[in-house]
Amino acid sequence: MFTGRPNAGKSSLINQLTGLNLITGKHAGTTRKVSYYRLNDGLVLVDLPGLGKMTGVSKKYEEKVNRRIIHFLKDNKENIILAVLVLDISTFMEVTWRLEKKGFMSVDVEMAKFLTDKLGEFPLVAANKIDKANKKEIEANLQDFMNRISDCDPKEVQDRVFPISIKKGKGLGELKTAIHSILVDMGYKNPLKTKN
Ligand SMILES: Nc1nc2c(ncn2[C@@H]2O[C@H](COP(=O)(O)OP(=O)(O)OP(=O)(O)O)[C@@H](O)[C@H]2O)c(=O)[nH]1
Ligand SMILES: [Mg+2]
Repeated sequence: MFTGRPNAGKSSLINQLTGLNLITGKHAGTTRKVSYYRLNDGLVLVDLPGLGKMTGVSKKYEEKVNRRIIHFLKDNKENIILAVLVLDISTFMEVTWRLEKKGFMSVDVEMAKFLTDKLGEFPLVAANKIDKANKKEIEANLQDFMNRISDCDPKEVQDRVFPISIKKGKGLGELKTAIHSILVDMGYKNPLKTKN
């Protein structure tokens, strides 16, 4: 299952990992339905809509989609064998500070904690869009994100966090290997292959 805020790059990542051809888009809110794709070995890949603000839809619709995501996660916690949280790491601190000023928590941090709590294990994290800021900024954002999700013990989570750029094709091999080996260890032979 792939989750994260709108526009983080979830559908783009799925396309890269599986060869599927999902619709991606510049605006937040391209994927609007919980979308299921059959993989090998009886596995199902789920592309969730983004959790948070969508563009071009009413507040009511946005709330409906957000509720649907939370329900999906709660109802399926026994069935989800691997969660991948996709986020835009290039703007992480900026967005987090803006939210905190208004008294809210980062949706990415909240989601990481929610998934850990619901699924009993920390998700894999695709820290995407590293092409959109310089190395120092990305490093600082990554550090801040890992501090927040691990309650200041980043070593606990660092082997689950993968800095990537889908646009530039960076870091995808490592992430794919990690996903693949987790699923192979569970007994799935060729898990990332789609079923026609
Ligand atoms: N610069 C940059 N842009 C990217 C990267 N990955 C994805 N994008 C762009 O980000 C936009 C959103 O990508 P999507 O894959 O549709 O994102 P999503 O998370 O599925 O979005 P929703 O369906 O709206 O929740 C698209 O314009 C992508 O081309 C990246 O690594 N770098
Ligand atoms: Mg999408």
